[in-house]
Amino acid sequence: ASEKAELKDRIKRLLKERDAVLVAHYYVDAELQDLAEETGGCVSDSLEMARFGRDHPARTLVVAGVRFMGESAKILSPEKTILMPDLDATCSLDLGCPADDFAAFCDQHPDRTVVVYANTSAAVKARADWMVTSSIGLDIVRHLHAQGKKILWAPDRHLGAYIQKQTGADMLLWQGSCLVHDEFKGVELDLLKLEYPEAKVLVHPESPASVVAQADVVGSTTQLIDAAVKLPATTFIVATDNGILHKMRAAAPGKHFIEAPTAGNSATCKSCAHCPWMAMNGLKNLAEVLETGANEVQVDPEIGRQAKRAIDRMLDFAA
Ligand code: CIZ
Ligand code: SF4
Repeated sequence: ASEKAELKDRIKRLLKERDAVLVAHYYVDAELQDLAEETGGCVSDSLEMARFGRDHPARTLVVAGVRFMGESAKILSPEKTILMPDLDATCSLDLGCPADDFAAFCDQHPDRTVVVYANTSAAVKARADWMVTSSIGLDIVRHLHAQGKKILWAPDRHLGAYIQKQTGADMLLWQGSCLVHDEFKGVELDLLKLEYPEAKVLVHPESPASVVAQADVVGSTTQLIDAAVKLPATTFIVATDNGILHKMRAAAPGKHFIEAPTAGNSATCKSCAHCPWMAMNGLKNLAEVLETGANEVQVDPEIGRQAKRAIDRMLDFAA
């Protein structure tokens, strides 16, 4: 058998031996997504990964994604062992919002309700009143705005500006961004649409306003996959991490997906729209952590309890 096939067999055996289940994000390698599905785990967005892990009976969760996703899994399932193929897989939004600076910012604005995006550390979530994901952020901010609340939003400035525009809420924005989505270019997208006038444009709201403005659908990863299935179109231009195309093609067979342009020329920049930290997850390091039990995600229990309040608020709101 090939080296890959051997690795996959080893991973399947180790998952069983460890009473472990694999949860993978839409942005990791296609072979990890397939393996998660084949072995009874799940492939989804960050929220669903944590919820699936919490509700699954396995004692160990293996999170193929980035650090904040491993932390969220630990926060929701403190009694479980959470392993990650590489603990250095982080996120530019998380990196750009250090907990100390964030706490100081909150202290300067005690009159504001603190709403943070899922892509943050446990310590930042612990300082927040609410955690939201991109699928529900709009509804929660609309709800808070209707109650007359002023909001402090962190860390993604594009997502914050989009929600602000849609809801009219008073939002003070932390100035973070995602290094993948921040690269999508409005002018080049406009030109690409001239080439494919029949295409529908699907955009994740971590993208700049000039890109969001051209979207037929703005939404979270799960919402964009749903749109690809449901919209009566055959060609789509997609502005989010290109790891998602694997799932889109499987969910909407026969449809045609084109990556939105990044650094000026979509033909010469095939993999600009792929997160370098998501790419740190592979079959090899996955097999290794299952073998050794290394790379366990730890969250300070008190910080975890506080962060959980902000997450549970969102889960209760969604229920
Ligand atoms: O950009 C990301 O990292 C996303 C969309 C995460 C998520 O919520 O699934
Ligand atoms: Fe963070 Fe962007 Fe990577 Fe998502 S794609 S993990 S937001 S850097």
